[in-house]
Amino acid sequence: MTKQFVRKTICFAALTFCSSLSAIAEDGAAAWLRYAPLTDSKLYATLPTRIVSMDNSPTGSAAAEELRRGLTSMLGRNFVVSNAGTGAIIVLSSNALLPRETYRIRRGMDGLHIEGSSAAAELYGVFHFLERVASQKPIVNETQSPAAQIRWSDEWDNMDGTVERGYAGPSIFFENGHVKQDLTRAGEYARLLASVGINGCNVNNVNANLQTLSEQNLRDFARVAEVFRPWGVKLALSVDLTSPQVVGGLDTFDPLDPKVAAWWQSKVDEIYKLIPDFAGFTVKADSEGRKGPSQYGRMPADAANVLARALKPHGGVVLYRGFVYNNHLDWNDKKADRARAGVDNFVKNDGTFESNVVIQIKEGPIDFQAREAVSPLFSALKKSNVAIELQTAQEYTGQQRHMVFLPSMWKWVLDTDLRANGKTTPVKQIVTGHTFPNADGSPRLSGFVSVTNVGSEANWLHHPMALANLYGFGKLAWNPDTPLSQITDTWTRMTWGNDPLVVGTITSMLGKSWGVYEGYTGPNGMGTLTNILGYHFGPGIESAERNGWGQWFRGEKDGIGMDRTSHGTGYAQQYAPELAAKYENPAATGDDLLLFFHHVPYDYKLHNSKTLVQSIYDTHYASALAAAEYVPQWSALKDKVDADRYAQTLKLFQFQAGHALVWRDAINNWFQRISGIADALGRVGHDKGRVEAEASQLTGFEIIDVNPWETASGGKAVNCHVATGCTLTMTAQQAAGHYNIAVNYHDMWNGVSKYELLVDGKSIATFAADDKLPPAQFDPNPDGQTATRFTAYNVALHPGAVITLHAVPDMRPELQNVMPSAEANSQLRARDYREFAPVDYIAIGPAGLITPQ
Ligand code: GCV
Repeated sequence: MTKQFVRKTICFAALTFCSSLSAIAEDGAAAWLRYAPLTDSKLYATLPTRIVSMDNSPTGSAAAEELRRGLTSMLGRNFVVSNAGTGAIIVLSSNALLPRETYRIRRGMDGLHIEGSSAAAELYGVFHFLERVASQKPIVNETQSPAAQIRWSDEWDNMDGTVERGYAGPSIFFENGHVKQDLTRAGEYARLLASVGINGCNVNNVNANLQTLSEQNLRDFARVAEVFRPWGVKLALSVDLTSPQVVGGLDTFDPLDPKVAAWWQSKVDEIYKLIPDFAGFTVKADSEGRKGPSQYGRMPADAANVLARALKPHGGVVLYRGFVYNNHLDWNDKKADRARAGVDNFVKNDGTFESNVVIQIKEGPIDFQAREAVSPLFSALKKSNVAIELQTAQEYTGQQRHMVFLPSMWKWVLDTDLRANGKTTPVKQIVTGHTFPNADGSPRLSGFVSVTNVGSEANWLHHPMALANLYGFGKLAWNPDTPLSQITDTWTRMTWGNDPLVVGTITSMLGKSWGVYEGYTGPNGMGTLTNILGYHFGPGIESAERNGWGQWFRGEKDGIGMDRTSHGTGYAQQYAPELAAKYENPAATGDDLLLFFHHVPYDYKLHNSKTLVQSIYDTHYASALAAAEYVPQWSALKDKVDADRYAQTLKLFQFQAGHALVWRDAINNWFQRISGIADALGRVGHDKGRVEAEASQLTGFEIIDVNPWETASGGKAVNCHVATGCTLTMTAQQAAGHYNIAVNYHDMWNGVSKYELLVDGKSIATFAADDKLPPAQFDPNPDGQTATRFTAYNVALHPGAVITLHAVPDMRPELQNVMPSAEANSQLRARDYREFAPVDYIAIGPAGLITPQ
């Protein structure tokens, strides 16, 4: 019997969930809850098939049905749910003696018991049990409780249906200014969240629509709460502090005005009538153009407390964001430092917040860079509740087109010891409320928030591997000591199957992916050197400098890095003394955060005994190569995972391999120019096998300067404005043999330019620039966001072979002035987004090698 036949037979026998079989196409919507039939189910052979649920609440029923569905699908036996039964059974029940949100799994004489302190906890137990089965782990007696009370997902969805920093299509919650009629996906999302223990979801952007709290909107939000409810996920909302004025018609929103307090109280009472289990509010104020208490000379605590007092009688909380900073800093002021803002703005309020206010702090003091120091606010607030905000949406880390397993970064953050009070106080201890407990010794209200930004694309987050981040977030929020290897192993088995090659390959790829991405983007604590003024995706190095946003790295002739010591901005002193001393000293700081804290010369010697600049060159070559290697590593799994998800992932890895080169070259060339120090290995600026488009024989193409210069090879590209197309020709100098021919081009958001590659007049490949890469913000010209590559593999060449690229631009007039995406806070201006078939260069390298050229 072939494997295929065996799979089909099992599928037929189970008569259900056939679509989860690896031989059959999948769209990724099931995420890690595929419940694929197990090829080896011996471990569970004695599991009784009757499920008796003692809890008929919607959540209890959801738990029982989930168990039935999962076990039937995975084990190919028909599991049934009933209200009573004897003999061998699986019992689902609640046990009021268990601590809050706790579940217990135990084998009894009569079968298996999954008990929870509440229906939601029972559900967590069911998901955990199913996870054990899906990943072929033995069933053991165990009791599990979450580390913190707050485990939320925040979505930055706008009511017009767009998602700020969302990379997987339109909102699943909103369209055309309203909550969607069909909330099926929202319910499915809640199931996914519940499966990893997430208990709250804030569905609207922290840049909140000013009408969020209108009567009509609240009635609509109640429908969202309803689809969340069976999964134990509570609804939360972002609110704008001007609501008393904008929605309530008051003449002020001053938090200390009694009218304002009364308005909030009555609004909150109205919410709880509609949504009795409402979780609370998230507030972004005095930040990036949002109004806030500073308008009336009030403090964050004044604003947070007025909401908190209204919510308290109902059990709701306020998550007040620590992301308060001035985005009009003075670049010429060497003491100015955005990183200081959290501590400067909040510490003076410490001890004055109501008990249901939680300060929601981004993991770093800037903004979700590939690596930055851990925010000192975590240890500076000793009498306040805190939660850590992590970003599953890969805003600065490749936007779900690059694979980056973020739990590696999060774990590094959570394990960082902030030495509060001179003791061991890792971030995970602080954000679980244990470092600075309440007066009675109980842990503070605390927790974890993921900015997730799922979208309407079938697989939620666009890159199939990005789902590992949401899964990993849930696992770390439940227990920050969960080993990364356990997260990658279990997620991979559930998402892709238990085949040892699949598990080994994917876990190893995920495991190194953060380091790889950091290695070709933002080295040595410089931040992510992306275009910070636009889409935060491709390289745009100097966009961070000379403006008020404060994401500076101060790259000068003499050296590079922000001096945050007491000689500079003084930021290092915001940490507890032991850590401050470490960060004051470049050698002690460590190479990974060197430029975050220090301004050093380019030939500064690192711990790896290389100079800073040479280490940057080497790291970029090594990391871009590591990213390219994902392609053959993934290709080896071709017959071991379903065809659709295989192909989708392969395409993304191919993209990443090409874009990693764009990053590598941009950063290396920029460093070589600013430092004046050449790469000791002679690679930078001397790419073997590369022929610049502008140096080729051109018919119709026009040479353009690319801005910023480092985002195109040689700083130039060519554009075609001829409707019938343009031609670029070059002669191969290589010895006879087989080669890969790569074309680096730019694929703009709008338009579909078409390309044909020919050798000696014979067509060898065609491709179309039909991707939706983020557009340059103010300039429709090609840049680092849109740079991408096509590779034709294994092409026979001989010395003197004529290589021709024929390119036809997309001149469709209807593409003029089409906005690429309605980002809520974007300053995009409508421009001409026609696509003029831009080409940067052609690279010829040996076939069979994935070595990037
Ligand atoms: C929702 C960054 C992002 C913004 C985001 C902001 C925030 O600046 O680029 O899109 O706004 O953080 O976290 O509030």
